[in-house]
Amino acid sequence: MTSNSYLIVGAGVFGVSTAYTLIRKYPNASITIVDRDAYDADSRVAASWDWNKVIRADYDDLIYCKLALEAQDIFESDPLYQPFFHKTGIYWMCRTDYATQVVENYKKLGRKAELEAMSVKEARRLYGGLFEDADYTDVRDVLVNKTSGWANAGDALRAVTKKCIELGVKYVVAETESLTFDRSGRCTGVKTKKGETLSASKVVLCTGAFTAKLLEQAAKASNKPDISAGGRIIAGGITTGMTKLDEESYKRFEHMPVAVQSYNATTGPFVGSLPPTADRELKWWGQKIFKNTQDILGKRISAPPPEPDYAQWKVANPLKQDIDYANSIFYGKNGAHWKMEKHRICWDAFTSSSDFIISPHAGAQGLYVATCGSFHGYKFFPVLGKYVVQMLEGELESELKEKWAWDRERPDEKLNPEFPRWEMKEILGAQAKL
Ligand SMILES: Cc1cc2nc3c(=O)[nH]c(=O)nc-3n(C[C@H](O)[C@H](O)[C@H](O)COP(=O)(O)OP(=O)(O)OC[C@H]3O[C@@H](n4cnc5c(N)ncnc54)[C@H](O)[C@@H]3O)c2cc1C
Ligand SMILES: *[C@@H]1O[C@H](CO)[C@@H](O)[C@H](O)[C@H]1NC(C)=O
Ligand SMILES: CC(=O)N[C@H]1CO[C@H](CO)[C@@H](O)[C@@H]1O
Repeated sequence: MTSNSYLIVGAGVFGVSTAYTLIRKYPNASITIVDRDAYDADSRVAASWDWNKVIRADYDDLIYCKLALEAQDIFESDPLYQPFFHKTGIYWMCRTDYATQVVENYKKLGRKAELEAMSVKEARRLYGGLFEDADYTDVRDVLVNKTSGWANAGDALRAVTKKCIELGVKYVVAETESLTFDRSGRCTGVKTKKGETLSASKVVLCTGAFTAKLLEQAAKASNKPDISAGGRIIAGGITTGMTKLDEESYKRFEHMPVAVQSYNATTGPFVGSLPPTADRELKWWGQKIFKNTQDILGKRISAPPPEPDYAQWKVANPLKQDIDYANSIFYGKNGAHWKMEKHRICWDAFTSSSDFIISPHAGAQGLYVATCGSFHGYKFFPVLGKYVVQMLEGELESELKEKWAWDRERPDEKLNPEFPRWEMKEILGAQAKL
C-alpha cells in the first residue's frame, strides 16, 4: 500500500479531503495535488472556494442524511473545521413532503431531529419577522431546525489544504490538459498545459465542473474514446450575489438562520440565502441553473467558459436579475432597498441523480474519479476523503459503491429539480431580445 503514489487533480473539497485522509493514513507516501489555482489565491474557480456554504443534514435520501450528520459532527468538534462552522439553524419554506421524510430519516438513524414544521402563519413571526414578507405561495410548512448552519467555505478549504502541505502533500500549480497512459493502457499521470508530465500509480480526478472537458481532451489526445465522460457528467452554473448590509439591517439580520425556498421538479430548484459574513455580506444563490454546452473537439459538451477564471466574475444582467428575484422571494419589502455589490457564477459538476461519482474510471486502470458534488457536495468536506480512500482500496460498502459508480443506471434528469434546465446562451439571449 505505502508504495503507492497518488496524484490528485483538483484542490476542491473532494481532492483536498482525499489528500488529507491519505497523508494521515500513509505519512510517507508521495501525494501530490495539482490545481490550476494556488490554494491561497485571491480568486479561484473551485465551487468549494466561496464565502460560505450551507451545512445541513436535512436530506430525504437516507445515505446523504447519514453522511451529512457524520460530516457535521466533525465540523462541530474537530479544531481544524470547527472555527469555520456557524450553527445558525435553518428556515426552510417547503413545498413538498420532504420535511416528513427528513424527520423519519433522523429517527431511523437514531438522531434527534431538532426540526419542526410550522404553519406559515406561525413561522412568519419568528426571528423578529425577518421572513414576514417572503413568498409563501404553495408553501406547505416551514421547517425550522437548530442543527443546520453554514461554513466559511473558502477559509476552511485553505486551512485544510495548508494542513495537508504541512503534513507532506505536494501542491503543484498547473493546468492539466490530458492524461498519460502506458502501453497496457494504464493511466500513469497527467500532462500539463505547459507540456510537463506528472506521474503516479493512482491518478484521481477531482476536477469539478471541468471534468467532462478534461476527459474529452484526454480521450482525444490518447485516442481512447472510452475515457470520455459520455454524458455522465454535466457542468452546471448558477449565479450568486451579495449585498453589504447597512448598520440597521445588520443589527436585524446578524443572527438570522440559513434560509431556503424549495420547490419541486416542475417548478424549479432550491433557492437559498446565507446569513451575513464578518464583512456583513448577506448572500443568495439564484434559481436559474444552466449548462454551457459547446463544441469540444467535435462533441457537444457542457463546460465552464474557456477563460482561465471560467469568466466567473463577468455576470450579465439577466443573471443579476435572478439574484434580485431571490431577494424578493425571501425578504420582500425588507430587502427592497439593498444594493447588490458582488456577483459570481459558480460552476459544479452534476449527475442526473445528483449523486457523486466516487469510482474507478472504467476506461483505464490507475484512473479514478471523485467529484460531481451536484450543488450539494461542500457539506461533506470532512468525510469525503474517507470514502474516496475506501474506493481506492476497493473497500467501499456495496450500497455506496453502486450509488457512486462510474457505470450505473441514471434516472431521467427531468425528475431532478436541481438539474440544469437552461442553456446559459438562452438566458443571455433573452436580454439581447429585450
Ligand atoms: C453557487 C453554489 C452554491 C453551492 N452551495 C452549496 C451549499 O450551500 N452546500 C453544499 O454542501 N454544497 C454547495 N454547493 C456545491 C459544492 O460547492 C460543490 O459540490 C463542491 O464544492 C464540489 O467540489 P469539487 O472538489 O468536486 O469541485 P471544485 O471545488 O470545483 O474543485 C475543482 C478543482 O479542480 C481544479 N481543476 C479543474 N480542472 C483542472 C485542470 N484541468 N487542471 C488543474 N486543475 C483543475 C479547479 O481549479 C478546482 O480547484 C454549491 C455550489 C455552487 C456552485
Ligand atoms: C409542483 O408544484 C406545482 C405547483 O405547486 C404543481 O402544479 C406541480 O404539479 C408540482 N409538480 C410535481 C412533480 O409534484
Ligand atoms: C431556531 C430553532 O432552534 N428553532 C427550533 C428548532 O427545533 C427545535 C425543536 O423542535 C425548537 O425547539 C426550536 O425552536
